[in-house]
Amino acid sequence: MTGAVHTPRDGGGANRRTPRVFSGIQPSGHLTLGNYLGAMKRFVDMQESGTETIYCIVDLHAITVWQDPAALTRATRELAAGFIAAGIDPKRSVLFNQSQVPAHAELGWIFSCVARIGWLNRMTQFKDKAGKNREAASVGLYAYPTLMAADILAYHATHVPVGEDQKQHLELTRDIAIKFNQDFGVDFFPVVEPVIEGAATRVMSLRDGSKKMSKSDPSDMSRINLTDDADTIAKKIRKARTDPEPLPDSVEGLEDRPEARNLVNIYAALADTTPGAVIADHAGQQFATFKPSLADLAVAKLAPISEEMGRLMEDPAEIDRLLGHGADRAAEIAEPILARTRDIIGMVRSR
Ligand code: AQP
Repeated sequence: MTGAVHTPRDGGGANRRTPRVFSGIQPSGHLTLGNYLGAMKRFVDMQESGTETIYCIVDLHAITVWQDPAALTRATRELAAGFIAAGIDPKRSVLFNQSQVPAHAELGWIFSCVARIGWLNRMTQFKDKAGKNREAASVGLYAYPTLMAADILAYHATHVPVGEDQKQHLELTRDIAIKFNQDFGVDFFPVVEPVIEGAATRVMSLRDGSKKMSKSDPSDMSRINLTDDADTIAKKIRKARTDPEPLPDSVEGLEDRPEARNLVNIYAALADTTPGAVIADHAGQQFATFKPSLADLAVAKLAPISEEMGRLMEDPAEIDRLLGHGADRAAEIAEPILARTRDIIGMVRSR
């Protein structure tokens, strides 16, 4: 559909373009080092930069694949604890779980009517997650990117820090915003900027350098969980798959060595430096020497987070209270944007 339903062009009060960051993480298992380096650590940097930041525990996304109810509850609280332990301040950032703000689901439906089936058919994450038996995948898994667009656009967010794996979904969010604006002749939804940067935008599995590290990988040895203790972290790094060559003397030498590159990138991201600097310090080293250095660094960076998560998890009621407060703040922003969206579409405000 094209053509203006509402003219003149919408420039209403909800239409803002000052920087606002939004991102989310699914409570679909224990947080991994991939989630931490690719997303959470950067969420903290954005909060510290003074930009308005909204972070969401996307439980509606998590149920696109089966979640045991008790495990979902625990994972939601654990993720909230992970956010706070990693440095997200619930007073400065808005931190909440998605299901508590109904605007996400409603705008998700509206965007399902804006997005085209052909667009969704191109999403590689659906193909990966649905696997061979696509007919048995949930409709929600297929429509996942339209809900993700709603998560972002319900807040008129302008910047979305994510890992490399979410790039295609963000492009779809941009397409949805552009199509909505064109269909209704408005300039209402912002065209978001993905923020994919740093040494660890794609942390790979410790068992297979061609697969991303993932919460739901059946092998626990493939990932480092933020809840792992020091011995487990050291064991997983010691057993991480590598090749027999020593570390090269330049970053170019890591090409065609996915496992070696992954460990160097993880080191760089944990040490807040570049892969080039890591190579400069460790050139020629065997993995028998490099892996223990990496394990020490990982334990030093992750142990305080893990300890703080454990402490916060002792008081689930306090976590729920903080999430409730975050949901109220989130709804205050999203509700007027959703109401304006309904007006633009031509839905009657009956009350
Ligand atoms: N391996 C990774 N490297 C870098 N970034 C990553 N992210 C996830 N894995 C890596 C980033 O973490 C954020 C939250 O991801 P998510 O939980 O919403 O979903 P996901 O990308 O599907 O993560 P998982 O761990 O693979 O979860 P499951 O197994 O449940 O599907 C995103 O910004 C993502 O880019």
